[in-house]
Amino acid sequence: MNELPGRHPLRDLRVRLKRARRIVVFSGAGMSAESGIATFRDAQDGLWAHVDPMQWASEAGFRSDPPRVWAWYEQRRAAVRQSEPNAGHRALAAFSARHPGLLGIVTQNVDDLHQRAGSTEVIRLHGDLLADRWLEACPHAEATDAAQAPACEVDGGTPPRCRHCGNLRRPAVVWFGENLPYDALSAAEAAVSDADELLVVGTSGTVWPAAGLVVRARQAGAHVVVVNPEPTELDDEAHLVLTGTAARLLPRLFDPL
Ligand code: BV8
Repeated sequence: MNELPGRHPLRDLRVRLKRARRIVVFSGAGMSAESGIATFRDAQDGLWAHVDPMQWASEAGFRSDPPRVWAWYEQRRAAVRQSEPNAGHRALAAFSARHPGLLGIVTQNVDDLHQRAGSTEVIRLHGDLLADRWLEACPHAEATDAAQAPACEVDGGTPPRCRHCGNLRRPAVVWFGENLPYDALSAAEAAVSDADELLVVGTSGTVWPAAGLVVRARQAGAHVVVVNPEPTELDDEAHLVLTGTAARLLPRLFDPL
């Protein structure tokens, strides 16, 4: 971190944001905390307080106990469906609507709250909690005629499985040990490399290669700001650290005066 916050860090940052040609917000689970979605590592009530992330958010974990891991994801999906975007999500979406093309979002989050708030330029690094896909690539996906074995068809079950071959459905998220989608990561790298301002909101900076995007942005010349109520592993990459929450600070930075 290179800057000692001046007397009016928010006002000074608002001036920078007004002058910026391209702003990127890099968000993590803390972005959704004030919507009631548990974060991964906050010790008190974090999702991981009760489970081993490597155990459950991984292919090996899922294969070891598909019903248990599927139920955990269903519980998380229900929480997201019952939640609403918070003032932080809404401030970013409203700013983008007022200034088309100026602000992009790169998110580690697998919820849909940025999108439900109205943000349209959202790069999802870790997939989509509310979607699922086949665990095995369907061997008959291209089945064209009845003579061939039929393509996989979802039947019931926990998790749902293929009625023909027993293939399982799995959440369409990126598990630990899985590569990030090439297109998403490439787009995210390009976005942060082109940013004048990078706001790092609600992430502990512990998950890679996503966290590496902040290093890349700094090296490419972005002014890096961390927004978080707690210290993070990315604070040393920041020019400025604003201590506070997404729903409180983002409206003060992005809402019109
Ligand atoms: C991979 C989907 C190649 C699943 C998730 C170096 C390079 C490359 C890989 C690694 C590496 N070092 C280690 C690895 C391996 C691993 C990794 O990073 N492990 C960590 C734990 C050390 N990375 C991977 O496996 C990645 N793949 O590298 O592929 C490869 C291939 C084979 C073998 C090896 C490597 C894949 C990572 C993706 C994992 N999937 N999610 C699911 O959700 O079930 S990650 C998960 O963590 C979420 O997506 C989440 O967003 C993400 C990051 O966590 P945070 O968002 O930061 O959340 P956290 O709880 O940690 O922090 C919350 C923060 O919010 C806190 O700072 C808190 O203070 C703050 N906060 C709280 N309230 C508020 C707030 N902030 C603002 N306002 C508030 N109100």
